[in-house]
Amino acid sequence: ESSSTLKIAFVCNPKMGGSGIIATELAMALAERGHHVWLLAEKHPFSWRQVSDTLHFLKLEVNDYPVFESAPHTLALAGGLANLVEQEGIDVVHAHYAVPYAAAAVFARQICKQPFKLITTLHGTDVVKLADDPAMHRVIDTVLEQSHRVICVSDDLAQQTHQRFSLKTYPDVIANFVPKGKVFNGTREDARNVLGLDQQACYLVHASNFRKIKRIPDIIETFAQVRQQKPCQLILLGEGPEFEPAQAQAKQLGVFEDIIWVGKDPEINRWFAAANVNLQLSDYESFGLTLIESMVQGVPTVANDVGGMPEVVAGTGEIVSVGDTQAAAAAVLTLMNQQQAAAQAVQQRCIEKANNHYTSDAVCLAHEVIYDSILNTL
Ligand code: GMT
Repeated sequence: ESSSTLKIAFVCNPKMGGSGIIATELAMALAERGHHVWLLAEKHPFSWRQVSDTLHFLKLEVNDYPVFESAPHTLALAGGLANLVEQEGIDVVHAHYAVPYAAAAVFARQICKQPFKLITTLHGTDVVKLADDPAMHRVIDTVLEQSHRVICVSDDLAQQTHQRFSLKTYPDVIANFVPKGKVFNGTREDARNVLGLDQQACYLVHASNFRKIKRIPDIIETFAQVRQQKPCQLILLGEGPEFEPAQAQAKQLGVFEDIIWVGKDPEINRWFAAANVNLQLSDYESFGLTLIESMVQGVPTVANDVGGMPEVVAGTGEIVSVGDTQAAAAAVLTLMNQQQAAAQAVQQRCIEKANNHYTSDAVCLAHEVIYDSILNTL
């Protein structure tokens, strides 16, 4: 068990997306455990809730002086962090993403009158996408070298990071988690009642920010193939650039009317609770937050063989190759057509794995151990 109460400052991307959600939920959960937590960002993150008196939001002011082509956001972050550390006596700065958040924290250390420890959590695209840019590679390499600890959200990301950068020590791995308050407490029947869905129907679900990396055309194509074999519907959660093209593709394939186009809904878990199978066919996912959001509701996922998805899904769903929509459709049909006993066994395995590995208590404790250990090291 961790002992002391700490003062921790979080910097993260406040836009809707996995890294911002995880950073914000972690900040809130740590504050609920008694730590004093500040979150510095240009706006309140999507999932922010004022859960405790020890949780503080600090608005980042970026001076948009017109002489510049773009506002100096990273420098504003660095200066804001240095002020915060000096004013509040922050022990640990926890940055989510190497660029620009941990990079800003590294510069904050140069200008701050008071020393602080820096933890950097990597969420994937900084390592596997940004690092292909030689200029960014240099920056990330330095940031990781200057961090007291580097945390990755999956074993796969830890390996990728180790291969691509010159780390002092191998990264720690701390998975994503589903906050207690987000879990839908009820059966599939309850969720369908709440949402006005058909109790007898079969539902697939997909949730994302509809970016190219999510391979939305494969989701629609897979669904169309499943639909040819079995009456079912697809629930689509989230919004983004690929949303409209998906509607056009669905019309072309004749499945538009079989899709429930939900868009943004903060209460995502009731949709997972109502579904039979979750689909996540991304080009890459360091972890894949939706895999555990569905898992905790007892719903298996069909996912691609990339990034952290195979280790997250292991024992609770099916893995297929990227772009193989036939295999994805076959895997969905296998899960949907299982006998009741087999389906219940999968449901049970999902709930057990989620409760054993992906809870806020487990994840907070793992962070407290790391915070304590760096604070007790010179
Ligand atoms: O990919 C997204 O939808 C958003 C992205 C982000 O930057 O917020 O999510 C990343 O971080 C999440 C939290 O650790 C992971 O669950 C996602 O897998 C990861 N996305 C990618 O690796 C593409």
